[in-house]
Amino acid sequence: MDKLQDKAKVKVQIISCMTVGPPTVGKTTLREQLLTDQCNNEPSQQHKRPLSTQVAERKKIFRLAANNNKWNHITSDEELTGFVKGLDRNRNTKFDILTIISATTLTLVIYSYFYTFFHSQDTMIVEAIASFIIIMYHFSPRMYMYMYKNIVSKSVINAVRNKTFEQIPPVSSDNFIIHFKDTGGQPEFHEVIPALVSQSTLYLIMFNLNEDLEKEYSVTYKASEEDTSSGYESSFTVKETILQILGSIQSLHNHATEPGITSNALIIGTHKDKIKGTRQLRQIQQELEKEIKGTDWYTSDAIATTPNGDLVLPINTYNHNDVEIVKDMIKQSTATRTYMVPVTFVALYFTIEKLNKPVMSLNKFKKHAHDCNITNKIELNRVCQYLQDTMGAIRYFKNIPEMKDIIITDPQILFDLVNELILCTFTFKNIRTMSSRSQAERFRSSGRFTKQSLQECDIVKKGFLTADQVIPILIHLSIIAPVGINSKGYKEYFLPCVLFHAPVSVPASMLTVATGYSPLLVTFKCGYTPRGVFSCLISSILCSEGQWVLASDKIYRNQVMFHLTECGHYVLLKNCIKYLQVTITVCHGSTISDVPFPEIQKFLSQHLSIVITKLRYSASKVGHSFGFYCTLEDHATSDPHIAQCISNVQNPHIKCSDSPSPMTASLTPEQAIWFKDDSNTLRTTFDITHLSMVIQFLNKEHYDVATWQQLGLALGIYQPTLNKIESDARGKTEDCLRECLSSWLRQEDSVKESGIPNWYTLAKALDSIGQHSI
Ligand SMILES: Nc1nc2c(ncn2[C@@H]2O[C@H](COP(=O)(O)OP(=O)(O)OP(=O)(O)O)[C@@H](O)[C@H]2O)c(=O)[nH]1
Ligand SMILES: [Mg+2]
Ligand SMILES: [Zn+2]
Repeated sequence: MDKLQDKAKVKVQIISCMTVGPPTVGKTTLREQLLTDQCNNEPSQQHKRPLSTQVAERKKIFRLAANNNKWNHITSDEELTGFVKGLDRNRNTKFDILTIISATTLTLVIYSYFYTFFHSQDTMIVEAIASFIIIMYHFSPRMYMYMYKNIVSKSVINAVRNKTFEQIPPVSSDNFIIHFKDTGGQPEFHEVIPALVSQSTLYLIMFNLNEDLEKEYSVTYKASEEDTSSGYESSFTVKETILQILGSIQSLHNHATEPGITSNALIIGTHKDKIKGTRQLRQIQQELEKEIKGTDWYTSDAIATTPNGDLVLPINTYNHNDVEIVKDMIKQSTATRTYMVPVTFVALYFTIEKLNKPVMSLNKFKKHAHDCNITNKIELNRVCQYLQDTMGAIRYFKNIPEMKDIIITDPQILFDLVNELILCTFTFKNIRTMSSRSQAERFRSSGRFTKQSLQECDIVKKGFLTADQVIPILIHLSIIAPVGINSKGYKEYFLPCVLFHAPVSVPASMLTVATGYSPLLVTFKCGYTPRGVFSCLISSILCSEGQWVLASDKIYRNQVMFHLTECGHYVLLKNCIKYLQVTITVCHGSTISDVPFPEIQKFLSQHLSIVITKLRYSASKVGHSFGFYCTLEDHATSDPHIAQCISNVQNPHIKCSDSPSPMTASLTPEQAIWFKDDSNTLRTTFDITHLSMVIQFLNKEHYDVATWQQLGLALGIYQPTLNKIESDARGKTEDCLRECLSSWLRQEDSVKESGIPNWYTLAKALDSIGQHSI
């Protein structure tokens, strides 16, 4: 039976697609246009500013037919029936599959085809025929009955009874289902989206061709028709935003185990009709292409190319032909995203979708899984991973005590929750979620709110989740952080992404070394601070309950001042989009020599690694490193640029690859101050003295100790060693874990080859055994 089940995989062609890009560029318009079929060459005569999209809208399901390029919006019932019909089509080619799925298939197929004869007046007859055929198939009838009972739920029977069912084309190799999510373009949304999206996605990156690439685009938010709130200037330019999004997408860790599923991107420039002449268009395309191809991550299959071979597709969103090209390109990028999935997984997916419940107890979920013939623990884990990381259909926070018995079966509620929180600051009028005006004002000016405010949020009011569950979820996702008690004695939480932004230019004073130290810069392999990393870093630091607390002033979305309570100094973190900048203000009465520079650097490094893993970025693709503003001779006069800090034991030095005269130099005392007692490597190597810190970290992350063997293997410890540890500790898992980590820290077995002990190798190992923080 198990063997048969192994073979019972079906081809699934369901793809998540998401629009991203600055506000009012035409993202929502494109989504609407994908559905219209008439030739409409006129931009609509809308004069008013359209309503803004929220953080992310509920997904819309599209069927994309191969033969006529028509996109249809379909309901989940239609998705299911189409899918089942698709299974039927595969009958001749895939007998293996058929033998297992036949019950489901035939039952529904019988419903559909025999429906016309019986007119479903008597479902009994149909059921009888179905059961008869099931038995005819002489396989375990019990399993069939499970599948049958499950898939043919009441709502499907109703759907089947509906005349439209007959017209639903099957989902088969020549058409796709696309789960389309439209997002809002406001930069504050962009900072939270990475934490909320768990599945691999095809991104449509959109921008307005008429906006200067070098201009800091203006941000508007219109919540309702009456809303007249004015816009503000974003802190980043159009070009930076596009490149940041691209770099982030390319750096996403791919959880999918099946080949062919990758996060990919399409770049679309809108408002082509407003552009004068093709010269301007060529210029924009060439400029972006040059930048993109100059990045470290660029490969020819990273971004879909247009029929002309360009990376940027210029469109007039209202032009039929242009929209057709978008459809073709989406189709082409999705063509490789076919993957084989056990039919039982798909059955569970549809069951969950059909139930249409936002949350479900773990026991209920297990019961449904059982009904779909998913019975053992390994399969259950796998199906959770599939539903979460591939389909984005569930979110299971198994590491949060308050959530370990609950599965979120509609992740949209998390988007809606965060949306509701953020909206308070955008639209003064929208204080619905805050119980009083003064609370709303405090939130708006300082990003702080209390549990009480969450109680006013929709999903809490509707009883899906309690505020006591929502808080740990948001903390776990590093979207918020606890920040102490307010004047009335209530616990307060901090949402960094909603604050005002500070200007990003580099003050000339930064380039001098008069202060006794050089500002430390953090760079990322993808060339930009990946989306979400800055806000989540702030939350992560604040959650660590260490000596880093928010200083009362100089707190912006892209610039946060921390106060180190033990030594009294201040650390200013600033997101300059291409890098982070760390500066220190010495506390009154102290001197620069009292500042624990190396500790600050290590502390930041640690939290960056944690956040990068949390946001599903691949440590190897994003990996941060340090640098300084280049002050090399002949270089200092040009634009401020970064010289990388190269760490190696014999000769730590900085390297500037800026043309025309790339050069290296040893660290100046002002630079070396950050690495004083850490001369061997910047990616601090752990030794046995780090044991308690590592264990503390795992505890904090609610690491599942039962998986210590897998962790050990992933870290490079051999099985015989693990066996010995287990017998020595007589199976006490806590002890086993401790011993296993000690072996790792002592670099036993093949640890050296697997990667010397540090945060990166630990994060990578946790990731590989599915213990990554969700
Ligand atoms: N002339 C012209 N107008 C366009 C084009 N594409 C979109 N528009 C208009 O641009 C405006 C922006 O539309 P939306 O689709 O709401 O923009 P959005 O990107 O969804 O904005 P947010 O949801 O706020 O992020 C609308 O008034 C559209 O009619 C285009 O190609 N040409
Ligand atoms: Mg929109
Ligand atoms: Zn230089």
